[in-house]
Amino acid sequence: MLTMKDIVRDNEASLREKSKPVELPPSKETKDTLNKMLEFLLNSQDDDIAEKYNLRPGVGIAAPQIGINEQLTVVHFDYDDKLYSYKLINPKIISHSVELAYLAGGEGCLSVDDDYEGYVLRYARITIKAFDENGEPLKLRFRGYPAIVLQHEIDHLNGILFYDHINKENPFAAPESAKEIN
Ligand code: K2U
Ligand code: NI
Repeated sequence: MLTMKDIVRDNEASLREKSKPVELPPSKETKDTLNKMLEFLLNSQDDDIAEKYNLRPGVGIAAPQIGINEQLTVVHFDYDDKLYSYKLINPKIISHSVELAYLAGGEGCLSVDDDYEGYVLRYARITIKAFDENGEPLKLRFRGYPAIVLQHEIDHLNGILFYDHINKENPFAAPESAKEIN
């Protein structure tokens, strides 16, 4: 099982690399990697397992965070009584709203041990094209918190970390029109 020692931290250059597209149909190795990533999220959200193995909770994880610079990410979380659980291969944002959104409490990252306060402005709504673990095409639309999570993860595939988006002069600057998400 993956634990925090397997998580690449932001002092490592590899976390800044652009991830390579994954060849389709997905290999058994790719499917195993996606399953290990999902297992980590499930373990990290289980109070007993997380405490036993000292796991930080995660609602998403991207392959570069476990040292695999390929375009793979998994998200798993409940929001507004809906389960969002996706294993995504080669995800790409193909369209997005003009409207922006941000989490009122800012963001964190499994790969970033320090706290970076401030608003991370992202698109309020996104449409993603990706492939599932069987290589079938997906087209998914997200808004609000789920959209924030997916953008955080897809950023990882481009070597971007959440604090790259925080306004250095005024970390809590946000346009009037941006949607605050609690
Ligand atoms: O990619 C990661 O490091 C996982 C992040 C994803 C994330 C961070 C901020 C905002 C949205 C998504 C971790 O899930 S951060 C820890 C966390 C845990 C539960 C709820 C929100 C954030
Ligand atoms: Ni992260």
